[in-house]
Amino acid sequence: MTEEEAKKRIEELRKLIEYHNWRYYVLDSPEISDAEYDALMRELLELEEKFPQFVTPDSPTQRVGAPPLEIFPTYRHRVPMLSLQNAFSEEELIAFDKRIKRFLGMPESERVEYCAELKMDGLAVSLVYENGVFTHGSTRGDGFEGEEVTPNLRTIRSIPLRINTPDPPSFIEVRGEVIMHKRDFEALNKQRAEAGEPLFANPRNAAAGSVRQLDSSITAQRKLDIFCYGVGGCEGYEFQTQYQILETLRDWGFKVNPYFRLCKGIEEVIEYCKEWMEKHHELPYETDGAVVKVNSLSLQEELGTLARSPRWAIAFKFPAEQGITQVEDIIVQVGRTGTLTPVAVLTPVEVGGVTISRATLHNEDEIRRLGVKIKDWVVVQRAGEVIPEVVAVVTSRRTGEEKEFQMPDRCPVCGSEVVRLPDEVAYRCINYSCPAQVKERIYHFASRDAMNIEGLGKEWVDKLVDVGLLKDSADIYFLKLWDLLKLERMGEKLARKLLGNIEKSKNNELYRLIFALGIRHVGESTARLLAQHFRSLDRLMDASLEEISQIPGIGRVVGESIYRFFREPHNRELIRKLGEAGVKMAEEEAVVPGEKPLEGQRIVFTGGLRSMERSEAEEIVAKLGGIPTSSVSKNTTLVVVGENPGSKYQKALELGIKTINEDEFLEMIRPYVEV
Ligand code: 1X8
Repeated sequence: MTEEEAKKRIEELRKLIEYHNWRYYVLDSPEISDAEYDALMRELLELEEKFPQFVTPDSPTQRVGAPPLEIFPTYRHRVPMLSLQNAFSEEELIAFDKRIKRFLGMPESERVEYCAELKMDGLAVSLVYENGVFTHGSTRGDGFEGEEVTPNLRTIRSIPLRINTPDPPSFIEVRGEVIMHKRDFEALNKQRAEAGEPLFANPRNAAAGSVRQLDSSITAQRKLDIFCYGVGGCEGYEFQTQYQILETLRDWGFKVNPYFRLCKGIEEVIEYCKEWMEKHHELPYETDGAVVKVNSLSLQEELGTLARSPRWAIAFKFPAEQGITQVEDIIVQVGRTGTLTPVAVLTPVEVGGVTISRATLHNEDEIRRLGVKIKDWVVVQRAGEVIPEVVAVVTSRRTGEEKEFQMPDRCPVCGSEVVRLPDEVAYRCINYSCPAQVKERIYHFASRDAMNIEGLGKEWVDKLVDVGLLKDSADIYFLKLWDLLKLERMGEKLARKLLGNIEKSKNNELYRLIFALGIRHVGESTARLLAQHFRSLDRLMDASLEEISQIPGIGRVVGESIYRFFREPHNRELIRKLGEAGVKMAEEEAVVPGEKPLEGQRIVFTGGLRSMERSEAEEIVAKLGGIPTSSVSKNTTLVVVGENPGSKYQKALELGIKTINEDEFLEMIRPYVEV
């Protein structure tokens, strides 16, 4: 391919990829399969690798993150990012409308046209496009100067790298809110909990924390989204109304929240606000109100701005998802690993349509930080679908009757000693046989993402542990029909069904079993890595700390936790029992020809092959269900090393990825293809 041809194809591919990005991330309506998308991306990556002179920052390949920064540069906004006045009631909206009319000298009887939009609860950002190309992205900061976070924002797929129009403005600041969807927020926190990392309090903090990362490759791993809603500075394009701004941004490829509405007069605005006050909980992301803007930009200009906020806009705040109630007691729950968690027992209170009677206090440090006592009145909050928490004490309501809470020095369930490990905030019950821990371990073992034993929920586990039929998870596989029939409210039909489900779980995929063991720091994704690498529990159990820790995506802390788990005699005994019960402990190695022996493998070729072209080899990999990949990352599972290998070989060694030579590759594929 000549340089000229390469340049042309690179351009074509970028347009195609950005188009499909837009279909997928902005419209949520993809036209092609992931595999087809990957193929386009792969082709572009390869061309850019061969012709590095054509790599530009607006290439879709550059969304992966850039080298870390020392500090954020500051960025001065061309037009300041102002804050909004707030309204908390219908009356305040009416007063806002009156002020506008008075200022404009309009009769009260006339109607102002407003654009009503949802107010996103995220991080405000400004995106600068010069001649249609995304060049600078920054946070709001103090409104005049923000932090430049361009590499981080580039990783957000719903931010266009180029404006999709033949004649873009020469300069424009697009304003929007970076958000994290509730679902992604919960998944992130779950992962952080498993890794022992501090949790984010809400999706807004998670979004802000993810954007304000000096290392943009961390941002790239977070699932972020954006809604654009305004324009700051602009040259080379004229807008007349806010409504037109939203429609134009949408046409240009920006993601705009679809629920904006043109309202004739404040009555229609009030209707919009009431409507969304009722149903905003149903959205998959958090909103904290509605923003009401005078639609006409010339009227906006006439109205001008107050000290820090425009006179032509107001935020109607939805009632907060908070409530005030009294702490009746503080109890302590014992988790799977013995962690003691203090929980406030509350006088039931309705918050955002849900009755709350308990709220987590996280740990002793948190109780001290809040200063909460038994009988205190407190503010409780529900953030998304997460567990309710106590966020503040209403000290003005204290009577002197309140009692300090003491963290117990004995486990409230089994009475064993409690310890606080030097590097942890939590206290732990150190009795491995503590019934609370036993129950939690078994709940986890049987749960949907682990062994997925349908019908074996908390209630039955509690009963089975209480009557002494279950002492550990392996005992599940030794349950007999007559054992189950001894339980109250367990009929024969239910018991047979449950035993069937237990039996079925013996053939689960290996990663489920690894996850089900409840090793600290090992979530589902780490369990998958371990299953893929070791392919049998025996091999994992006897692996050295070095071998475990060098698996890409695992690292030292998690590696040590895994290694230590398998040195514990009771854990080894549990695994022996599971094996004895007939639980499958290895992935079957044999593959049937014609199926997909390389499924799940991401394979990279480096250096020249003697027996075939690289493209042929990649085709074979794809045909056998593998994914040929052009660059080595921690997700690569295998690197085939040919003659005169390049830097990819070095990278593979650094990342500890398995490498094979050409002969080994041929041997691997020979059972399935003629070579
Ligand atoms: C902040 C926000 C605005 C909008 C949505 N979400 C926000 N967080 C909107 O205009 N639709 S406007 C705004 C501001 O001006 N400070």
